[in-house]
Amino acid sequence: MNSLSHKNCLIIGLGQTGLSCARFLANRALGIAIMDTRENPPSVQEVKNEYPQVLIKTGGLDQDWLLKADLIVLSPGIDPRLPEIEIARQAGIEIVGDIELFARYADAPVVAITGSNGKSTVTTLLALMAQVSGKIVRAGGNLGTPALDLLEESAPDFYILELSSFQLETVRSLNAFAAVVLNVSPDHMDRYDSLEAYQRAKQTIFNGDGVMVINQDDPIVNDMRQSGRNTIGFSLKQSHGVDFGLMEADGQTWLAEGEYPLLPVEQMKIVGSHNIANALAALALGSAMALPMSSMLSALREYKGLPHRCRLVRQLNGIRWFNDSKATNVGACVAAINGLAGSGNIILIAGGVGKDQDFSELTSALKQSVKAVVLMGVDADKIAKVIPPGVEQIQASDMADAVKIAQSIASEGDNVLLSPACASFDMFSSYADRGNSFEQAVREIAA
Ligand code: UMA
Ligand code: ADP
Repeated sequence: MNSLSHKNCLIIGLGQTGLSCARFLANRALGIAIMDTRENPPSVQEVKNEYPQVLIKTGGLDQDWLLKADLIVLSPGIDPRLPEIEIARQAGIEIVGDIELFARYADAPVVAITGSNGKSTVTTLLALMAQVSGKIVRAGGNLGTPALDLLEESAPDFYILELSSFQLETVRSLNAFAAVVLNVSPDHMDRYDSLEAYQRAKQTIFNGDGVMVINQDDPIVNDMRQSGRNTIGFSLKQSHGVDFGLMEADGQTWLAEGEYPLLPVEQMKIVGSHNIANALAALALGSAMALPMSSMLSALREYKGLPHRCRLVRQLNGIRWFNDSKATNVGACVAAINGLAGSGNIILIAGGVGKDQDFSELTSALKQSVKAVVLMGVDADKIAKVIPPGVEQIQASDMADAVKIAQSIASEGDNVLLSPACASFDMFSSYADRGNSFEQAVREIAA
């Protein structure tokens, strides 16, 4: 299976992925060099300490280095359309990413998860289902632990990988045992020429002959079906003829397998219709892995969700404060608004780096149950343009200010929701930093 025979490997990017690639390749005695366009990339010191012989160039891409490589390993944050990379590609140099290396070396079946939203939720939920079933699994990828770091121990029963469209761009050999595209809505439009290009990257996850898990409610995903492939469908809308869906029984809504009720939705700790879809996707993947249903359902009852995803931070004077900082695109923000709809007015805190998204999809969700939008960040103006008449809009200078403004206009029964629909890098180091800053400001509100 080990198919690397390259002598000169050039890693581009010295973040988490670059470091994991350096360790992986250096441990296999391959010659490596590393470049990063940043002056001070995050992992430079670790590599210098661990591998003093490795050549490192920072502050730009050197075309000569690129053309002397036998293999170029791109980090996901690097756009493969960069002219220097394009010249190397045209010179016939092989270009891969860490997931391609992982796919060539993986020694256990891989379950792969992508989608515009819900990846981390489904990945961690499925990992819990597998653990409760007594399986040894290793989960990572875009979620946090770089995929190659998962390979350094003895083989598990399954690898469970969260994969981003960036990571999928450079994959050819992945033949996932089971894979899902949870949904496709616009994201990272600063990186792709069109939604079709983004969607093509996501679709790569279905290469090979493994089980395809299909969201029947998403027309783009539904179109990815391939005849002759083993397919498991899930849907929130259809109750008949769908493998995993919903049904009504005893006055409650149940997760169902075909016509067979599995678990009342109310028994799950994660809330919102998007999380019901995530639960169905995890059940579908788990059934492909032959996990016992009783273990999967007990994991579903136990799973509390991840921080920064629609989490209730505080309830004070009848006002509920929710941190959904991980909503870095319009689709996620709409899902959070819809998830809270019907349980009081919403004051939305939104804004940040818009990644060239079209925000107009927000308008109808805002009309339904949002009474005010508190705006912040570089692309606040773009969101302001899609706020419908009748919904108040107020500009905030920073997170503490946004929380103060929200507090001043919230009344009993309202929900204050941080769900920015944007990336965080204009004001914070990450979505987690943004969410922590929100939670701190909320905790500081005097009771
Ligand atoms: N960068 C440069 N020059 C370089 C290399 C990178 O400017 O030469 C910039 C990139 O444009 C990006 C940042 O540095 O803004 C980080 O890029 P990277 O490729 O070094 O990132 P890593 O530290 O390796 O982290 C990556 C994923 N990051 C991205 O894809 C941007 C992490 O996902 C992932 O957890 C990690 O690999 C391990 O697999 C984060 C993410 O934001 C959570 N992902 C995006 C998302 O979820 O929307 C795709
Ligand atoms: P990802 O890893 O794809 O970013 P997460 O599970 O971390 O997904 O959730 C990110 C955000 O997307 C959350 O803030 C949540 O509100 C929203 N979300 C989660 N699942 C879905 C879904 N199935 N459809 C739409 N939005 C979702």
